[in-house]
Amino acid sequence: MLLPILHYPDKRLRIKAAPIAKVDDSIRSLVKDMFETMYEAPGIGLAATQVNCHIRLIVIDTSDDKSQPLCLINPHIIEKDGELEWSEGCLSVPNYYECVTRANHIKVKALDQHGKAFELEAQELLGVCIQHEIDHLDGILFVDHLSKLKQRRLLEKTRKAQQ
Ligand code: GNR
Ligand code: NI
Repeated sequence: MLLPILHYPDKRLRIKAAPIAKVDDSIRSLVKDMFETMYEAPGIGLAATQVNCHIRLIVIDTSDDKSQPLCLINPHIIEKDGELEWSEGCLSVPNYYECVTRANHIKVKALDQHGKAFELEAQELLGVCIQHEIDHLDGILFVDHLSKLKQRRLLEKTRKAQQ
């Protein structure tokens, strides 16, 4: 089932997501719908926050052919180092791309869709995407990392587009 995606500046994108206590069939059903929604968009990642579910769940696939689906539940960054700049976009901020500075290399701990703990090391696009998605779970958008001037211009552009 395709899920509607919230768009900036919707206040619900600012809600901090709660940890998932138990990975059950209702969570797995949401994971399935989130993958479908992400692939259809198309995007390389989707946080539950973006589909108005305020629980700590993200799905990612940075491959070209849908071959690397990743589901991270209650993700935590346990190591990070280095810096890199990447031009980011967001399904919740359509038609807007800007460079953001992130950690270059991260190590993440999470549960998979079966509730099993795993660790993952990531860099470049995958690392950027994981940091972008975990931000969503904390109510943070990539545009929050930009200058106040760029944020003001974006708000203005968004208001005009909505009229
Ligand atoms: O599809 C997406 N592309 C993207 C490109 C660069 C950095 C981050 C991303 S994530 C984005 C999908 C999305 O909005 N996830 O929250
Ligand atoms: Ni996003």
